[in-house]
Amino acid sequence: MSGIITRRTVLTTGALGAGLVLSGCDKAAEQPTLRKILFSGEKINQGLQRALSTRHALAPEFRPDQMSPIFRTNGNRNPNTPDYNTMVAEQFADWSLQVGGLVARPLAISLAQLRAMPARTQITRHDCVEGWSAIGKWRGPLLGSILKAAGVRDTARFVVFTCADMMGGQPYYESIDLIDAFHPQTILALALNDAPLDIGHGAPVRLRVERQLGYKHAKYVMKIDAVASLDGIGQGKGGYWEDAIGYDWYAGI
Ligand SMILES: Nc1nc2c(c(=O)[nH]1)N[C@H]1C(S)=C(S)[C@@H](COP(=O)(O)O)O[C@H]1N2
Ligand SMILES: [Mo]
Repeated sequence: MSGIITRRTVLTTGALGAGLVLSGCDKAAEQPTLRKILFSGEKINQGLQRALSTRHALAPEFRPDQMSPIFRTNGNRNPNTPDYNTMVAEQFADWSLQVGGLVARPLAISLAQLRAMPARTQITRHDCVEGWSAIGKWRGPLLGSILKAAGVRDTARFVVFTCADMMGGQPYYESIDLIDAFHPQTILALALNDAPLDIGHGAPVRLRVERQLGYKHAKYVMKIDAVASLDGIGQGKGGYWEDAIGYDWYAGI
């Protein structure tokens, strides 16, 4: 994004523009004076312009020869609940991804339907906060396409992922804002290194949100909800680790 941001630019960026202005972590955009500048059609200061465009920058992508020979697993490596074990035994034939919350059309998407969607392939580096990294090839549909199909309402600001595995008696959960949700590298990965996602890496589908640290990349995603606020979800900090031990909600790399 270069040049002058005008009211027109902000309005015509559509869903991304809405996320850009309304997203929770862009506190700057919520302040009345800055809001006025953003919507005034005048030149905005370069620092703010840079800060806003940074959120849309792409994460580095790598060559096949740079892929890690082994991509380790971390956190839960198998939800191992009766429900999940049944789904595995049935090869996820009855599984469906629930998409709901602040959407015009709640969806239940089967694995076959997800696999039939146009997919993006990306070789990226996963960085875990515990101090290890791995480069892997991920493939899956854009989260943004799914959200567009569901018709995210204007009042939504975040997307919450509810997972099949339990942590401290609750399903693992994570959330991202609409900027990251519609980022061109944010996918629901169905495959790692050209093989269907295995149980360790989040079968049947896991989030890849490449500008953020590992714990944001929810595995075993069962349900996606568009919400206006993170209040009342878990303990309100937007993710399992955020609630449990105070990890940052925005874990930008
Ligand atoms: N559902 C779920 N998602 C999760 C976790 C988890 O325990 N449960 N661990 C997170 C952490 S800390 C990391 S580093 C990555 C690890 O992904 P991997 O097992 O595919 O390497 O998954 C993240 N997503
Ligand atoms: Mo991690």
